[in-house]
Amino acid sequence: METSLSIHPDRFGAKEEAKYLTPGRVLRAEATSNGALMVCERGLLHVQFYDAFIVRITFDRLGKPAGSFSHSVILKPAFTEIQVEQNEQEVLLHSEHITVRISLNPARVDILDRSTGAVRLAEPENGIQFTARGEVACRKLSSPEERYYGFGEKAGFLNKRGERLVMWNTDVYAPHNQETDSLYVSIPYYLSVRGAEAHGILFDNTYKTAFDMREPSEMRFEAEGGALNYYYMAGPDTKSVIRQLGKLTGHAPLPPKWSLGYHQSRYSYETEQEVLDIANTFQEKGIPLDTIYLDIHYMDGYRVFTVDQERFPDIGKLVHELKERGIRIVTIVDPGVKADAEYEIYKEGMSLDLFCKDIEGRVYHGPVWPGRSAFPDFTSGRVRKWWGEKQQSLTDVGVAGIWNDMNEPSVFNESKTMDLDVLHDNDGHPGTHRELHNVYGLQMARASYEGLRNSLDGKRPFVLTRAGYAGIQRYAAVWTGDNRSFWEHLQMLIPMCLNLGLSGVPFCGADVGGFAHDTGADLLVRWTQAAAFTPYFRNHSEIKCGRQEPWMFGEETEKLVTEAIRLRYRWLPQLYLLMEEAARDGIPVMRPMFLEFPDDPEAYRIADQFLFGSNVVVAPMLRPDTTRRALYLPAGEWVDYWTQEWISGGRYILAHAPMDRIPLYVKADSALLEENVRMSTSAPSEQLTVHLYISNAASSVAYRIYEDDGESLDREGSGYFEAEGTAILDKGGRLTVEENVLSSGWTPVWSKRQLMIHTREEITSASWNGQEKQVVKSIHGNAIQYQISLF
Ligand code: MIG
Repeated sequence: METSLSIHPDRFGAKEEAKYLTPGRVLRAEATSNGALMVCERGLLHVQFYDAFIVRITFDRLGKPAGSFSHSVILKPAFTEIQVEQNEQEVLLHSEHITVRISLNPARVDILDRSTGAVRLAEPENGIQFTARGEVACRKLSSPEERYYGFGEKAGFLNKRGERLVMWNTDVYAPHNQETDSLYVSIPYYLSVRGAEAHGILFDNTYKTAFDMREPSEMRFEAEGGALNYYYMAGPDTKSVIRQLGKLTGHAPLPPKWSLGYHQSRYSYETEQEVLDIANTFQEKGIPLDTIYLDIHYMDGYRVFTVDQERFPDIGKLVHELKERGIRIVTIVDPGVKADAEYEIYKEGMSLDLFCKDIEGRVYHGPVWPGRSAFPDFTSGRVRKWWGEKQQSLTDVGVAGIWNDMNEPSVFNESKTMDLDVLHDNDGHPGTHRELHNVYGLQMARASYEGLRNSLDGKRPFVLTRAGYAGIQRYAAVWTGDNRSFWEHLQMLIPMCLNLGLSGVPFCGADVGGFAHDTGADLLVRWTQAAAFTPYFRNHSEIKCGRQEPWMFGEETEKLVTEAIRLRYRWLPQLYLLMEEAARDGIPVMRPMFLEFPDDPEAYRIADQFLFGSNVVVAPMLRPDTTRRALYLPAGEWVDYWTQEWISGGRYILAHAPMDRIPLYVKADSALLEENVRMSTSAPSEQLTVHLYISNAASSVAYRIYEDDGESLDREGSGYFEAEGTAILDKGGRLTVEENVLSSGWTPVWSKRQLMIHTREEITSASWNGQEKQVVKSIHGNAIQYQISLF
């Protein structure tokens, strides 16, 4: 614990200011095929358009163009038509949408709107800076009303204005809070929003970077080394920026459906019997469950890719038996390989030269779970291939997914990680750990993902990772690490997951119930309810705290937790639809209010509620012993999911949420998919319900359905089902629904389908694709709903 000694006056003497150098004048400018190269007095400034909205700007003090090798960016510059104008003072590069203006004396870069000429992003004097020691920085003008989001995985609130955030992948067991700066994942990216205008910056520099938003008039980003290398995404609105980021760093592939179910974990379920007991209890109690996790105790002395023969004498049988019962096993795999001359993986790693070494050629060893360990150099394709193939020892016994932990990498020493002068191969662009620390986890997740792709017979891999860098979504889901069973941490998961989603990582979640500290009955209930709407949904807790399976707090709590898990399964087709959208389009599942309501100034203030997709407001209960909360509904009408009451928005309302409810509101004239609750996604889905919330006669409601087999890698090959429908209610009470099948490559297994219409109007007759259908009216409290069976 720190004491007041930490702020002793003697510790705060005058600091030595780093002396910043600047590029100086532009001496010569040359047009290139997609931009321009500016030779400056001190270094080279390079502007490259990737398309008409995305431009890469680099400055390299060494006078050679910064290379295009990147861990995160997968987009290649497309031919982009650029018009170049030059006069004594400046060079102007116009794409169809934006203008990059380079002032020549001194060199400076501004970005303007092409059509209006309005400045979108300006640099102050000396915007580009570097030091003799190799640091680089970039300053941009800002204004107090500019809001900053993104930054990957950060604690604290949604808008990061006023903060300084450092990117350095760090294992933080201490409680995460507003002051916790670096966490496990580094995504040096931000989304800037001013009014309804947005742009993004991806600072693709893998060194320790920082973003400083403490000055009201300035945003500054800096790195300890490397080139100044960033991508400007022009938006002009928030969704466009997210799509542009998705083009640059890739999308999260559609995961296996089972990974969207409920997961139960514990550090650790230590024996075969304990795992079986957990599975049995879930099934006896009728609580849906898709996955159980094996944390570090399943291994033999924490040696990766081994199994403890005493605790798990027949893991293959266990996994197989559970699979038959619809439950999958995910195993943890850490990067550290135990130094043990009689251990196969270590021997291979040493003889094949796969571990990280220092410049003198000595393998780096550091202490982690297994004791003294070596660390594979995942930045090398050769090492990733080897490690990838090792997954087979787990997939051969039926393990369905891999959980990569400790891959910051975390080392039990003072610096918490590997020595900074350890070398990495970096696929032929060698560098030190100081340069490549932040991508170690990304490359480990990639090795796991690619290995699983090869060993799962065409099934979709599932990798869960703790550490990552921009682009991590291509390989893995991210959970937010060692949170605690605090109400504050339940609150914090909303902004954390929202900012991860805005940073390109839709598949994320936090340990349900909290990892460290003891959870309580109410906290577990409220947490499970909230997490039912986070894409990744796992209850996990640590070795020294109380257990927190759904039944640990008595019958009443068990019932409530079970109901929350059942709600998740009921909404699974809706979640799957949204995950499919994220995989295709990059727009996250959990969305901050402003993403869908950019013209509503109130929407930008909200960090304690979110949208599930475009049309459902989720307002979790975030305090102990509380059954009411304020929440904001944007303009328009909304329907209370539980009472089916119609509510007009554009205002704050006070929701009533007894312990069995999480406040949920569906936007009028939108749709929601539900299915029957299953014990796991392995059981067939029997009935699909399309809920239509119709505000008025004459309004129309569109819906979309997406389904596939939930596990095949190649959706195109194995096929999928996609349909779009429109429902129109006319003044005479007749409902006409037309549904178009866009893809019938796969035949859904539902034996029943129905429409459920929620409206205040009277419905007297209905047709579906021209067939007359029977309408069954029922009354629920004050609400009336109409059920229409399609088949
Ligand atoms: O804390 O493997 O964040 O989920 O249970 C030490 C044991 C290492 C940290 C992970 C946590 C996991 C635990 N690990």
